[in-house]
Amino acid sequence: MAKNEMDPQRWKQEVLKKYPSKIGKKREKSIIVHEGPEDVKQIQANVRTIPGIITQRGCTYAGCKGVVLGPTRDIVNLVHGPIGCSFYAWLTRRNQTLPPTPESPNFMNYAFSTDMQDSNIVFGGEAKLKQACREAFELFKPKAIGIFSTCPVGLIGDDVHAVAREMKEELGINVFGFSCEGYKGVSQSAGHHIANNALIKHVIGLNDEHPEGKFRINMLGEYNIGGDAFELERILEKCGITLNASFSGNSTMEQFERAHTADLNVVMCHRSINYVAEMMEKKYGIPWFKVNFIGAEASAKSLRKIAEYFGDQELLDRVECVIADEMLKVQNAIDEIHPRTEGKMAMMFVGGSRAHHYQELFSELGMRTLSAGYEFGHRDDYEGRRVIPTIQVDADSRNIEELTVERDEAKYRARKTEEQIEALGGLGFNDYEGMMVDMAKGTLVIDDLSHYEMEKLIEIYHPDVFCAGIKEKYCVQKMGIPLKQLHSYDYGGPYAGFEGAVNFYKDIDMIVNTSVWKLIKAPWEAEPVIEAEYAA
Ligand code: CFM
Repeated sequence: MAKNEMDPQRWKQEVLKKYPSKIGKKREKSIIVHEGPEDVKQIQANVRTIPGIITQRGCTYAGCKGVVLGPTRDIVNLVHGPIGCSFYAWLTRRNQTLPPTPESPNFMNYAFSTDMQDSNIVFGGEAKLKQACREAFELFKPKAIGIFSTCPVGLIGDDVHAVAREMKEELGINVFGFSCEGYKGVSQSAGHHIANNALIKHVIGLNDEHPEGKFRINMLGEYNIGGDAFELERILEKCGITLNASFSGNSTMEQFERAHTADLNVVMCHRSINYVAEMMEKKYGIPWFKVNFIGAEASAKSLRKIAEYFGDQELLDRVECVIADEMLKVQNAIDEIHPRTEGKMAMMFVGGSRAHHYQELFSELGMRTLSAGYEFGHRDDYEGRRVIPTIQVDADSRNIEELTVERDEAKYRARKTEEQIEALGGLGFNDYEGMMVDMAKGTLVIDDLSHYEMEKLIEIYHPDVFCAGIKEKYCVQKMGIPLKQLHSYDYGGPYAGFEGAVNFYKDIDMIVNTSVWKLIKAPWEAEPVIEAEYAA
């Protein structure tokens, strides 16, 4: 702990004191003073945000339509709902995509919506939904249409699944629906689960044709924010590893359909896609393990893991060559930038995976992460998957369908013998150790950070950079602290892989070493302010 830095335990008490006592008691369980990797404490996560608290979270529809299916270019993602739900889902995550030819289908730039009106809410919207499917088919001739339910759809009881079945029959293409109404879960996380279920039910396994390649993997939980997927495609290709399917950065329907043919599933973002990984293992026999391509060292480690899984000497050698080659650029950048970033402090509150992964990049810059947390991670994303059996299933989780899949005898293929899997146990099959094990003693781990807690972190600790999203950005910057968006990358990136790491070092160097933020004086710093307190 640096001099004059408030003890995190005291910070926690001060913050909790300000809440009404019932709320304080609830928040207490979501704020952990971390005792270090050997003593990972239980954290409260994936529970409802307390009404009145300003949360960073989004809705279930956002997790389903925006996150998991959003980056796919050739499915018409049709939103059944008022136009606002589409407007705010339109290109906001900067999913990039690269169709093989200019003529290849690419609907990424469109926003498809049924544009529900008052009369649809009163008399039902199914007829309008059917009409929209026909219209989309007529205009775009897509291979598939996905229908996404927004809040009013669930409230008035439109049956999107029945419409999907009818339209599938009528149009002769794959049409599937998602009951991903915004209120379905406590956050976007429920939407991931719903999306995963529908992909397994309606898409994965439909086509056995696949690209040739000795080492064919699926990349799960990589969404091509800022072009990350392009960088990973570049690296994999250089190593001679074939990307069979991506869920879902720069992906196509065809990739989803053939995903069951891969030799291995690697999982980047555990939170959003672990369900598909597990179900594909049961149904088709594809083993999975966690990787992380955020951070140069982490990328190297992940490539080595993949090579080790295949156990092919040529591949192992080639991967080492690629790492050595790529690391030259990375090391040059670190040598130059590290002296300027060393010792600086970062905080990050993002989603359900990046608040963990990006700590790697910061530590490569010699920066420490004093506080981190997810918006909607579950306990396993913090504490590791071993706690899953002890997680209490509450009514909100029960709301989401838990699919049970059976082995598909026709398409199941054991990729490795049991002995081989055992021998490769060090790769950590079916495991994710979570964020906390990688954090230092004395750090603050906070789930579903409230706006008030965010202000207190900044006020007390003055981080050199605060990482979050667009909703936080300008509030934080008005407090004189730079904010780096880790959702959209502030229109920069890619940050994944080796070239991505170099991009990130450069951007963070600029951010933490500019003096502009220190020159800002907010009006309330110059003038007296009136403060009020609740009497109750
Ligand atoms: Fe996974 Fe994501 Fe994330 Fe996520 Fe997201 Fe995202 Fe995120 Mo924004 S799937 S959990 S729901 S890595 S959109 S690409 S950046 S909150 S940390």
